[in-house]
Amino acid sequence: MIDSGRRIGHLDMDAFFAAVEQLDDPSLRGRPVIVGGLGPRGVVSTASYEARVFGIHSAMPTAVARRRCPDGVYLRPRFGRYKEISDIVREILRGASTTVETVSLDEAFFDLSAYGADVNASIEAARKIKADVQEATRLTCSVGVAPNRFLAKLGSELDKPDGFLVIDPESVRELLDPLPVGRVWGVGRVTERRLSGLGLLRVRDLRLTPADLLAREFGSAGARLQALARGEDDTPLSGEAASRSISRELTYAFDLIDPAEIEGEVRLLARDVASRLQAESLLCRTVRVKVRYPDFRTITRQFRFGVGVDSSGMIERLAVHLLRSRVPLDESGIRLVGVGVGHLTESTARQLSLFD
Ligand code: TTP
Ligand code: MG
Repeated sequence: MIDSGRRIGHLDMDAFFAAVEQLDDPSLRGRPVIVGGLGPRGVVSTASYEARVFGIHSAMPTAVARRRCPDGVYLRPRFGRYKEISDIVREILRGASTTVETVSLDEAFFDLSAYGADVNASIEAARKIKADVQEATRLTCSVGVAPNRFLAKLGSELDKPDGFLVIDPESVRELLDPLPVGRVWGVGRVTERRLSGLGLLRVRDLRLTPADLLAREFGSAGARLQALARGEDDTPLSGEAASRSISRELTYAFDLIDPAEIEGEVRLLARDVASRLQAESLLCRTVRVKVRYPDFRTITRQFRFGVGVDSSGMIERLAVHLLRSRVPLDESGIRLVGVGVGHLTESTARQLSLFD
């Protein structure tokens, strides 16, 4: 039983690009399918499980793969199609979890802590996510559920493909100890070599090494490594509070025609939205402007920031920029205008106040 407060899920699609190709072309099912660059210097993005039998894996030169499996089907990636499916998966996650962190097209973390003490309900929710993804996409995925990110990801990896693994706090040590140190989060080839130089090959070795020895070798990263070896990880999901957004819109009794007047309204709405954002100690990553024309056609134009933002000036400027550059206005005017911010995350101010 998971008894700590946190419960994190991790979902990873199985052999994603290759599985999509097999989905769209049934003649490829059961065959070795390799998706990647097909030119002389191309590398493999992914290989179907049938192709992995030949020793083909991601990042291998395609030329090497062709030698190992001359009868394989070699395809260029179709990112647009993968994105479509990725969006379907993300929608399912957002419907089921308060916080979703998308890692890549085929991988995401999701928070199940909202189920609180009801462990079984959270596990059922994760199971339902897996089933819903399968039903909506006709593809399989692997899901891990655990008290933290590191273990959730490990859970989905260990039970691949079509897996579902719950890691309870009580079974962590038993599960981690025998694994090679390379399975620890962030341990790449270089660190792995340094660890093996110290005679540390398994997670158990790392867990039992005196802390000062690790500190000497790895500095502050040593303690972090050892915590992971114990299965401890408190990194938060860099979550978008996905379902949340803040917006305000106004419908006018008379259509608004003067562009300067429309812009003035957008400025007011933007400042209002920004002040509500600040009041809740939230940051936004997207700003959008919505306009409805007299014939009820409605358009939304959105801008995405690279970082979270709560500055009133910034949000106002962006909203005006969207209006000027991306919203066509003519003499018939508009009947509604709105400004919204989305992809909200908690600002540090809020995170700190939680500990007060
Ligand atoms: P992964 O989840 O690493 O791999 P996968 O989904 O193909 O297989 P698995 O069942 O082991 O999860 O990566 C997801 C997709 O990202 C993968 O289908 C192709 C792409 N990708 C690359 O383009 N290059 C890479 O080096 C890797 C690792 C993945
Ligand atoms: Mg995958």
